[in-house]
Amino acid sequence: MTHIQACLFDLDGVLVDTAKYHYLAWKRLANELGFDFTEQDNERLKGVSRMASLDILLSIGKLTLSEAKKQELAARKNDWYVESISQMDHTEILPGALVFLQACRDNGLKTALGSASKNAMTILNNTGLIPYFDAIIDGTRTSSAKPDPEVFILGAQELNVSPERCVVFEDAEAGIEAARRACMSCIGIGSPTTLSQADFVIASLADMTVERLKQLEQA
Ligand code: B16
Ligand code: MG
Repeated sequence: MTHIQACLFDLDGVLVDTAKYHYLAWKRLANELGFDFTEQDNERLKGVSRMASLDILLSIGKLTLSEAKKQELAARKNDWYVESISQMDHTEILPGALVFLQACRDNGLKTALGSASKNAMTILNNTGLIPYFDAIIDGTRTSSAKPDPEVFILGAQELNVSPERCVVFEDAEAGIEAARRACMSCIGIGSPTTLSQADFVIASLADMTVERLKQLEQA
């Protein structure tokens, strides 16, 4: 990690905990299809696109469906999910996120969102996070989902910062792989066991400061 100029943030699991709403909606769909879907199963969906998530869910239920049926089920799940996130407000921002985003801006570090979600703008609007970003890249702006690096490469381009000067904050293995493939540094948010491919792992953004980032640059 050398001379970081920009921080790129994943959304779900890093800035807000929308994983619980994704889980409830996927579980409801699985139950309607006649099988159970556990919280442990849900771990496999983190950071993964909507259609790839549906494929994982259907493999758990041992179901093979037509493309048209899959589109219909994904839309149904998304309607339930959108209903949940429409109720969100700033109280659902995860601990430490706002303080660190503000500290980045106060210290001249550029900030970008790099999310797989096509619903990111709704979440950012409802939680009041939009003013904290110099660039916002979400699932509506990419053609390949994480672990493809596209979302982070676009973010760096929009910030006009070279990838080696970017650090990504990610909670999902697919996102960490995307950051590595984009030639960026990566700080994992969560468990060091699951996120072993990250350069460094912290429990939440409450454990991160600009000073600590500078220390990591020296390491
Ligand atoms: P949507 P992130 C990801 O967001 C979620 O982690 C993942 O569970 C979800 O399937 C994906 O967005 C797509 O979301 O259905 O709203 O387009 O972690 O990349 O911010
Ligand atoms: Mg995430």
